[in-house]
Amino acid sequence: DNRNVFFNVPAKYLDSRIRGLTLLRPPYGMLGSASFVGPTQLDNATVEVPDVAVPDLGPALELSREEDFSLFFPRHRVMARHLVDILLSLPTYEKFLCVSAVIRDKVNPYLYAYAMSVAILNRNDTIKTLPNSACLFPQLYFQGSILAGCWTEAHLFAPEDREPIEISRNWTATDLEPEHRVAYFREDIGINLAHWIWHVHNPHSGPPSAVNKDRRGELFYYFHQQIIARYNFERLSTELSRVKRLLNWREPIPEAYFPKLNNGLASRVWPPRQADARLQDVRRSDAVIDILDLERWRDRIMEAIHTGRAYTSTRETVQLDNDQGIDILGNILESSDLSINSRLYGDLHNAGHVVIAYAHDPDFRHLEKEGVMGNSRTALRDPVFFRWHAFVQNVFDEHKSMLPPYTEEELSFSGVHVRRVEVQSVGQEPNELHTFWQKSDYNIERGLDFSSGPVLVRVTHLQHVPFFYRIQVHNTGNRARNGMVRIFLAPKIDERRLPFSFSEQREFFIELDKFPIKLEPGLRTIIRWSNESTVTVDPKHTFLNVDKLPPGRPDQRTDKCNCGWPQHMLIPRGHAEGKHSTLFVMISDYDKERVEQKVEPDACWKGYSYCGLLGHRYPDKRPLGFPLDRLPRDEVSGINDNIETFLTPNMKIADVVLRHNDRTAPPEPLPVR
Ligand code: CUO
Repeated sequence: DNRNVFFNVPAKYLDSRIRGLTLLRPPYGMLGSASFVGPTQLDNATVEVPDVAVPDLGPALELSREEDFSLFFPRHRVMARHLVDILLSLPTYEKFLCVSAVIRDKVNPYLYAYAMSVAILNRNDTIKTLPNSACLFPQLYFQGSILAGCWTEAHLFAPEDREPIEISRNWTATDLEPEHRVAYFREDIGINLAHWIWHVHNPHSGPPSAVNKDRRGELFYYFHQQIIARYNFERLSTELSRVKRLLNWREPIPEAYFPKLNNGLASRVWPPRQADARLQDVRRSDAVIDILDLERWRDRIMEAIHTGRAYTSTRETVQLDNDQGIDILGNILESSDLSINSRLYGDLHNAGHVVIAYAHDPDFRHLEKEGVMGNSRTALRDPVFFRWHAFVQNVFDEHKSMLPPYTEEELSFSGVHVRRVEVQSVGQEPNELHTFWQKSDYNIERGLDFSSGPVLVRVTHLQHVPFFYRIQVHNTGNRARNGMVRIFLAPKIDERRLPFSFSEQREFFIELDKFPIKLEPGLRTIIRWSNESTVTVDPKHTFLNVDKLPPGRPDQRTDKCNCGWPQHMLIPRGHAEGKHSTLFVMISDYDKERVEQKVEPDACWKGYSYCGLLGHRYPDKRPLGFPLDRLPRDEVSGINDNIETFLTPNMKIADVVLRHNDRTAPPEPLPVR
């Protein structure tokens, strides 16, 4: 059972007997290639380890237990690859469990958790569910002072007498800082978990079997494009302008960020970034990057985009100006192990994270660790994440603008007409979506090294009233058709309070759902509930403590899918007076789009839209973001540049109002299983 192989223990406690919990060390010093036999302890369970040849951990031992681990750093990628290779090569589940148990206390816990996560997702004998990272490593998600309170609760009170420790919504800044208006989005635990899990599902570096996922470069583009679109929707909901691209890397960065997170392992805080910090060349043991490197890579990538071709490391030419170009470009720009030429095009996006993360101490003279931008568990907290990724998005947009617009024929689905679309929130007027605040609890017991019994942290997050779509569709032919329903939402009004042109509004659409449907001849009304979305994960993966997950092998589990956008953040905040938005629904011809492959009934359709379908090809042949990913055809982008002109009969729009109520609802009881 993969629940028991994660544990986060400072090295100094490893041989201690504290509060009745014994953690046994393997009897050997360095493991080397010695074999290990005997009992070892995983949390409260003792695993009897048979005669297992313990692999040489090599580079994975270079990172001390007190340091951070992040795939943004090239040195850490080598360590992770080595450890993941070991974990994937073990021939049976039992050996995997035993070796995991034996090496757990040897390697850095963040590195261990990452390698185990990738192994669990890529082995075929494990449950494909990862434990909740916020419960395992609460120091990466909750402010340090809260953790001190949790220690007190755990040590002074019996489990039944403990109170939840509550975190206010305003714990990192005040409203003097305009950027703080969207802190509820940046610091949302579910969003930070979703980003981390996405990167574990789609690692940019590691063994080929883990990295070489269908359309992974394109998924990198699309997931982050959607994060920016969603962030901009929240900004427009809170009277902020759309995020500015971080274009000039030699000018000061006005946005400050003070994370107030502790690093639980090293007893240090995550460094802040003051307002107007300047990026500098980085000279540290784990990264050597010049700003000039970034500029050179950017210009080479832009040249490849504008000439429509890129060069491989063996000097062959690869065309970019086609549907596959975005996938190649995503791997180049991120960059991943799949980059066709990392010497020429570099490591632009990852290195940008590192340079920003080290702006406060680029040469390690102050012995300071990286800022939150240096870790994919914490990066979204910082406003500069979105400025950096708005730049990255802009590069991708440049590529998309080189592709011919979709023709009317490519957009149409002959014989299928969408007559009417609307949304209905429970107990509300039609075509209104309602948001409010809600409290929810995390049980961080497993992240507090020696606690027993639940210790709850209570957070306040955005929530929406459940709703459904009602889509009336007419199949005018005399045979059944297979359609793909694609649902998006965008703000109607820009920062100046003027209506968006379609050419501009197109970039603001957030995907809400995407699902296949059978259309018999005649009229049909499709009802689809908000919590069925293939963009989101089930809330229990966001809030539920891992200990509540039932044990079992894969065949006993149907709720394993935990990659996807958090359900509670599906709908942007909106405004007290109502934020006017455009709901866009298209039904396309699924017979032309379906990917022929064998998919098991329990495959992870929940959340596949942003994450990909784990263990399978992406099930929709269309470019991600279709049909809104390319510039509109000429007759749309001219004088009548509005969405009405874009529509073909298989599309329909509705005006939807997003209303925000400032009330806060109490926590919902955790599901009892
Ligand atoms: Cu997800 Cu920059 O890629 O953080």
